[in-house]
Amino acid sequence: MSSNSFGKLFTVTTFGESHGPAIGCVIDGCPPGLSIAEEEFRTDLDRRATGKSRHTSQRREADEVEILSGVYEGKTTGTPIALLIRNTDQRSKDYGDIAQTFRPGHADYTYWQKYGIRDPRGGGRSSARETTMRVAAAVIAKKWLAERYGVRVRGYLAQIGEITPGSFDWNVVEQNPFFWPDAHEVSTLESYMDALRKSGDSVGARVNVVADGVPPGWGEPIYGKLDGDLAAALMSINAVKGVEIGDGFGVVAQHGSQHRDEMAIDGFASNHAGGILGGISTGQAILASMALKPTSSILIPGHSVNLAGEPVDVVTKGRHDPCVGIRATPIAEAMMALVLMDHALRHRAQCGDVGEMLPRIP
Ligand code: EPS
Repeated sequence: MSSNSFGKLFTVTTFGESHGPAIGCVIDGCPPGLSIAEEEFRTDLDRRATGKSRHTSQRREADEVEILSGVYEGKTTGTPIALLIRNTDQRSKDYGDIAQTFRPGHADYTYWQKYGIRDPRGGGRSSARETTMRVAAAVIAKKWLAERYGVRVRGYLAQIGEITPGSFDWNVVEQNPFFWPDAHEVSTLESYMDALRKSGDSVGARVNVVADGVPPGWGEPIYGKLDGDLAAALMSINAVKGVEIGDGFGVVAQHGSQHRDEMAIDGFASNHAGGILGGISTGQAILASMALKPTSSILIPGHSVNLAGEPVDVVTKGRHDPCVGIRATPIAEAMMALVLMDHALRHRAQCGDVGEMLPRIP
């Protein structure tokens, strides 16, 4: 299976299956001299992990990172960094029944049609378990971006089903299991999720992600546009069906006089563009949003076919998320950080000598 690598100069290759012995990644192109220790992966891996609240899958993985290479005496050496996480809480018998059938809405059918073989245990390679390694790799990217450029990448859950936040406070986002920016609505979400779980169904979600501190100039027209690479990166996350940059599909109903972000030397008047013009960062916040479909693994029986092409009813077992969007915020941050790190290095390689032509417009 090809296409397991991502990025041109900061290249991340992930490997492993949900119920295999381990998952891992190799990061090639990390600049030397960055301090990094195994403990530093803890926070983001815990933010993404299953089993942290009753509203997500109850599979409990320790997600302990082992640094196998590329770090000497606590610093990156510039050689490939290999990270490994051993799987410890697989329950493969839950997948015995679906080995011969295709779960509707899942990658089972397409993997089978494409490869003629698949690992059905926990969804194998198509499982959201793989996103663990993206988050791990991005711990390094986030740290380098913060130290070198003062870039901060943050996300939040912007919608579950029909519910949107009534108010917004970044300080609240990390204080509830949903990454929800309105503290007053957390109990409403708890009840909503409890009822949903009891019904055996699932629901979709929207996650927004923002990068502050990105300097002007990152992104490569024509085929390496920053927004193009961001869209591809976010779209590569399991269950993502839509990506918007800036006002996204909202631009359809706008007029040019409203959409263009007017400029003065002391600042942009707005940020409808989401911090990217012509595929290159403006120096404003980079704004992206992604839509996640409702989890396909639900307790409600559904029609499908088996490997013999016969009609069957499928009931999905396993420990699944009634809303995958709840755990997607750190994953969206990770993909944005990986894209930004790659583009920081790419910009430095080609245009590092150009310097800044004008004082930055804030
Ligand atoms: C997943 C199914 C569940 C989730 C898993 C993603 O796995 P299992 O059925 O083996 O318990 O728990 O997510 C993770 C383990 C993780 O770390 O994200 C799926 O179908 O994608």
